[in-house]
Amino acid sequence: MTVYIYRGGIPIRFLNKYIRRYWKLYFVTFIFLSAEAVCDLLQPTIMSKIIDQGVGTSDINYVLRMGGFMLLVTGVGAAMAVIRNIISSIVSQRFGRDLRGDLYKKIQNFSFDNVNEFQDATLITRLTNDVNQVQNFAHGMMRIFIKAPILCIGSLVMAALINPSMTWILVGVIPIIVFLIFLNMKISYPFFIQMQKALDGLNARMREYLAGIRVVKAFNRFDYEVDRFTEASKDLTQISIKGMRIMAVFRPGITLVVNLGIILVLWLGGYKVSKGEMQVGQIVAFTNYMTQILFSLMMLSRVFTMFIRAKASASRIGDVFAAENTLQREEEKGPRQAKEETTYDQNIKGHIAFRNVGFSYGGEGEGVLHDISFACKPGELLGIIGSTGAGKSSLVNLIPRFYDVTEGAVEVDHVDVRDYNLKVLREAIGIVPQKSLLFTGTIFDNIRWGREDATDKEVEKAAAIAGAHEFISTFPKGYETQLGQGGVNLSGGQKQRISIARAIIKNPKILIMDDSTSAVDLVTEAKIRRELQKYMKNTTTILIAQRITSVMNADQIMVLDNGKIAGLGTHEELRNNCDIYKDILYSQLGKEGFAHVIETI
Ligand code: TTP
Ligand code: MG
Repeated sequence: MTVYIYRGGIPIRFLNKYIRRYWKLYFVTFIFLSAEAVCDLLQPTIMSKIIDQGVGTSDINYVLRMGGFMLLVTGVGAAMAVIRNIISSIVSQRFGRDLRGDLYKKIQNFSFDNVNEFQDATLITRLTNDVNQVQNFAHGMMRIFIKAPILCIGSLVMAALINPSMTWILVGVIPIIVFLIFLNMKISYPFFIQMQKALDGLNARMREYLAGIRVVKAFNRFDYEVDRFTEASKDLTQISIKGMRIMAVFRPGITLVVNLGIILVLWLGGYKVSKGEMQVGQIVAFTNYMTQILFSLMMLSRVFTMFIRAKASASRIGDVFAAENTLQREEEKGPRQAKEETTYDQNIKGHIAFRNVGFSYGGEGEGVLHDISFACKPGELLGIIGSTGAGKSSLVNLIPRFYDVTEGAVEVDHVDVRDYNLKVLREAIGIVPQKSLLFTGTIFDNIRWGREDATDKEVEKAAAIAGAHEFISTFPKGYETQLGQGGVNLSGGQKQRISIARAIIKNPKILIMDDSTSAVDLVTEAKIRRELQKYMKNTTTILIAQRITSVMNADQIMVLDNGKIAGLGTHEELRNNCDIYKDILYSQLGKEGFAHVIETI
């Protein structure tokens, strides 16, 4: 499979856009942060003055005056923090919203190959958890980023102003702390990446389990599923514990170094006080500055941890942004006929031709289709029949360009599908996929999903052609019946008929029905077929079926075997010339001897 993922480097250039959008507000928070930091820096000095000049000399007026000033400084600092918090929350939430939205849009544009490459579960983690990590970092930056360095350097300066002779203790301690933080970062980075991967694994397990919960119940495979889940969960736990263990060593290590420094200050300070070179208040202020330095470095290390996680997450998000849509790439080459402005009605008539088409998933391996050539005139009905895995679905998926051919060409109205504007091409095609997929909402919404501006009457008409109107009418709420996720509250055949209605309401020029009536009884199927023939006369229809009775009346029938055309012609022709067709016919007519009767209902 071709790899679209940017494996080297960190594709986090996508962040520039948001930086451009929000830098002004960021800047405002930085101003507030700086003011906050100055307020914090003033406090120990004021305190030392209160102790040495107020308490030391029993000057109660001085204590009150300076106490009031200290209160004011604290108050201003708090006010700044509140405003800054409000701004930073708003900015980070908006940033998260924008990023999620853009990512979602990008995924919407993915080709099937792209989706296969990433898989749903990792896309979900990237959309939620990874975006959160980046958002947390953005928020953290606004809370800490400027404040920590100002606090750190400011404390150093203020401490030096109080007593230059003891500043060397700080100068000695800080590099050790910085080194420890750096080491911590370096060691824990790989763990955070692994943690994110383990989370992916867990999500994938959960998703698969929830999607298949009915099968799991039916087969009583709880233990098996629980084991698989436990394993994924264990992976995440182990890797998280490893990551946390590193933190558990480094955090106390840093505190220890600072505390050693404080002991040194107290010890040396005590000595200096006894010699009359320093005052008690100055020592209090000095140790206070020291803890502020510790505090600011701890904050920095928190930002760095956040940065590490955010960087891992950002590069995973970047992978999604960097993934090239295989189909779009073709489009950029310059379409011969960009039919953006014109509507399909005037253009596409529904002629389909395959010219020596070869296809393999991801462009690798043996190939699923080999040398397929055929043509359908507008309004014709082509039936495709063949054993499972023969490549029927793969063949029809090439027409709306869900995938591109590896060899040859698929043409619609004598123009290579790769030369169409994708939107125009797909607008002309109605598809009933092999696996009916309905959305949460009413039946009405689901049918109208095929064409947004369809009226109530048109929805009913489409449902009637698809043989769905009857059963919908028996529901107490009719078309307003609410469907669960994936249409769980409908039977297989009911779902199929609603997806047929959804495809024909588009009034497409090309209709593809991939085994769409497999769950519908023979009588209803024959009825749907007749309705389709009546109302979709001008639509080229490709009908994939398992039952020969479904395709017997087609203008052409293709027998697909192992990715090759084993027979192409009318029922009469194939019955005489194609062995595989004969086999299928006899095996099915044996079982369904009444088939010809059904045809006449
Ligand atoms: P299909 O084209 O799905 O076969 P089919 O539609 O004829 O089968 P059925 O009647 O069961 O619906 O698959 C052909 C081959 O391609 C098969 O060997 C599986 C493979 N394949 C992939 O590798 N990736 C895919 O995404 C799909 C859909 C199929
Ligand atoms: Mg199929």
